[in-house]
Amino acid sequence: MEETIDQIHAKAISELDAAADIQAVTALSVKYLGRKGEVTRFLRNISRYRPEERAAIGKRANQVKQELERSFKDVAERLEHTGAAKKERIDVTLPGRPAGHGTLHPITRITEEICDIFSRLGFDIAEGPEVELDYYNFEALNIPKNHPARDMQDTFYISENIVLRTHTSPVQIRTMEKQPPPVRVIAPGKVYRCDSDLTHTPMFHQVEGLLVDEGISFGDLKGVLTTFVHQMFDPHTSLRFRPSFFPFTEPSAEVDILCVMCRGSGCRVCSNSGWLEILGSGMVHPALYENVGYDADKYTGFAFGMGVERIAMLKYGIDDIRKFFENDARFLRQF
Ligand code: 2NL
Repeated sequence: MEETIDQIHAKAISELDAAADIQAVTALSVKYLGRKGEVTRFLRNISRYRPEERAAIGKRANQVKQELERSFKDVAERLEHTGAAKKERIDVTLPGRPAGHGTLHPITRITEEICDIFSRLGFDIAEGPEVELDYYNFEALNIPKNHPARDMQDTFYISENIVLRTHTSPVQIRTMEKQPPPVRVIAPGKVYRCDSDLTHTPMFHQVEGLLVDEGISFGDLKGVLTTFVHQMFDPHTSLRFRPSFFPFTEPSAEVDILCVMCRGSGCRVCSNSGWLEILGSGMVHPALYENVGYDADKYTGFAFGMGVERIAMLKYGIDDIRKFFENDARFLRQF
């Protein structure tokens, strides 16, 4: 027995009642009213009824078609409304969106770590101008006029006697000018050199230190710098003092630590030497005392300088200095 139009109608209405979203209503509309839909097919096949029945059944079928069209439209509109309302409602019980917070730049952290170690040893922190007189950057430090460091190729000149400081030593010269010994000072900050490759950037960070008092010896230099290395790196790190030359210290020594990568056997990082240079140091040259008005017969002292990027690269095993300045958050967040 074939379904009557009223049975199709009842089925359609009950399925429409169960429709949960607009997609379901659209599917029902296709199922009943589409080109191959049940109501459409019923109307197309009206000829199977006896001629005297056709008019009434046809009329009823068209009524059902219109009623279903109206019902589908009503339900679709209602669902659209409640859906939109749902979207707009604010759920006050949801947790707030986390506000991303930054971290200190690794260079800032290493600078602070270095300064903290020397602070605990009794050093004060001093700062000074990045745009500096040639006098404080070179002259007062006993760096001769013809010294290669003074070359246009190494130094950014602002004018004939003004430069971007190439080290933070001028801060220490200014400190000595201002106060008599004893002086114990650390000078962190940005410095500038005309240089750019895998291990050099035109701007980098330095920490220099200076200690001047009566009776200060090379033994004091060794003790302070050994303590520093053991606090900055592993407390068992092997280190050596290797003779060197700087115009502002005599004698001078570079401090190497046993290569953190190969532990001395030789690798790419230490150029097969087994050692890594981490800082330069020496006993303050007497000529500097004359320049700042200290009695060179009464006072002795030591000084040292290190590149912060270099320390950070060795500590974290970073091979390209430029990574510090690209500001890729994925790199910076690791420290
Ligand atoms: C290096 C070498 C050094 C100093 C810096 C200094 C400062 C004054 C007097 C004497 Cl006021 N010396 N600074 C001494 C020796 C070495 O730095 O390789 N730095 C990255």
